[in-house]
Amino acid sequence: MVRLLEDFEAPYAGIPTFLKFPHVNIKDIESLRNVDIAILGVPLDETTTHRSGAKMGPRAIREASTSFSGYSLRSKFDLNDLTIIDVGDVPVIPGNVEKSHKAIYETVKQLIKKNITPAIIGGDHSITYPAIKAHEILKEKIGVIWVDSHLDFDDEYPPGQLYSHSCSLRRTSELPFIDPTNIVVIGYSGYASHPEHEEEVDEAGISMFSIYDIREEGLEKVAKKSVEIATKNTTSFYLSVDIDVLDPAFAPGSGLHEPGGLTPWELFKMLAILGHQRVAAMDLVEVSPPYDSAGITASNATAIIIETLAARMKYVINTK
Ligand SMILES: [Mn+2]
Repeated sequence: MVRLLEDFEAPYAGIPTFLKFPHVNIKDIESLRNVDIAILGVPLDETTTHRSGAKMGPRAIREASTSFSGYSLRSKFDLNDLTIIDVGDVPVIPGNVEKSHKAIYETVKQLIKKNITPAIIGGDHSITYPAIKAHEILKEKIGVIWVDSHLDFDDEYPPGQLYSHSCSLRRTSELPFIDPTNIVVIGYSGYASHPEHEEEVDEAGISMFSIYDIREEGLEKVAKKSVEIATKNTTSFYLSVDIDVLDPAFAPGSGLHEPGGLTPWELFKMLAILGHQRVAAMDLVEVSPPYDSAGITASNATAIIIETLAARMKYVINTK
């Protein structure tokens, strides 16, 4: 490939969209044709119950991404071979979770209607519920794979709060087009939980692979089983990745540390399977840049998004 000096831009120069893909205002997507993926930021952290800062996540991850080429050696797939746009951020309203969640719901719905795969950058984990709810326009059942060191299954946390990041999986499981038997949580480690949380998830019919299950059964086996669960009688699933599934050594900038988490290598290996052709949309949440060190968390977050999208698109193209 011949590269011309006049087309060169240093990684740290210019406007940092995700992987420097072109920015398109969400208002202008109507006229677009054949867009594969849209990067959408959700700078919202109003519902964090421990360490805040995830509203700075989208910007930090975009900036970190400028040092990446978009190629996944693992999947041997280059995201630059696709049509990917960065549609900027959801117009969130600071201090107003309800209106912000409504804005997430509407924006994601717009992308789904255009048949564009949303790749969403949070934000705290509360943003996943409205993003999944937007899939109701598909008018079919979808599965959910929730990669997280927490279960996010509180009914109300804090008391009276139904839509915080601690309740997002519970609210998701209540959606009429989601059968809890198509939901699977991967990476749960339990230090912030109580035994009744596990019982509640189990009683709801949701599958769970704890950090111990992953290490005992093996990464690939758990990932394959998870895809089977999420796709049983569904045509697609939503993949949500909470950065705190990584050990704090690899993700110091997260909303709540859980010691003993996955290494990036372990997670990427799983994502090569979880980034299945049936992924309807993905998100990466809970990166808190003020607590990050040397941009480690934002870099790992970027790699998570690249590995997932590269694996999925490789599947899609190979099965066309
Ligand atoms: Mn979470």
